Amino acid sequence: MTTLPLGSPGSAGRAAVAALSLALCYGAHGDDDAQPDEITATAVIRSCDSQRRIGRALLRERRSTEAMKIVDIVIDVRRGLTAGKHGVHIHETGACEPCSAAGGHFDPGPYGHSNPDGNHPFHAGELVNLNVDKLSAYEYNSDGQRVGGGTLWTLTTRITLSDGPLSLFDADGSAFIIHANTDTYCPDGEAAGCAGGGRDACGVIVKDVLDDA
Ligand SMILES: [Cu+2]
Repeated sequence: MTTLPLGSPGSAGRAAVAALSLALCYGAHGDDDAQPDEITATAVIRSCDSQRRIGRALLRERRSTEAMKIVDIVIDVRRGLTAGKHGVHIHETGACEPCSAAGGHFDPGPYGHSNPDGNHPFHAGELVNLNVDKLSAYEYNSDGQRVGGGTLWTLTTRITLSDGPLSLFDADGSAFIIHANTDTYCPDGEAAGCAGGGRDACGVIVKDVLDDA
């Protein structure tokens, strides 16, 4: 008898994205009419090698009860990455072809420092690692390693989707980069590769534009 394995690629990810989609639809409505409308954005995650679509990301900006801007992020990758933890950051330019076009880290502060191996983990685009734990039964990369996907849930107050000095939607936009290796958070300061090394995947972040009622 053939059964689908628990944790087959993308199953948890689909649930995660579905849950956030519901939150995006219904999140701040109902309990507090004083809340400003939420702002949401999306990104299609594409392989740096092939530009094929391997996942997606959803972002939602909301306000804490103290009016702090919080951005919820879920990144759901379905295929193409090697097992283990991959560094994930928001990079400073909304371009992914090639992935180097995304530039350095998003770090717009007055002392901003976008060097990918510098000012780490202090830059504004810093996120937690994506753990790739759902490997395909049949897909391998060019090095013969099994590949698959995983889902990252996180939030940050280092960036905003709304206008302001931390907005991702500055003149040249912003993009996610998923790195080939783990982000060690560079405990010994600047060192080549400590922030995750090469670039495996990229996704330009696009603000959702809603039609008027
Ligand atoms: Cu990076």
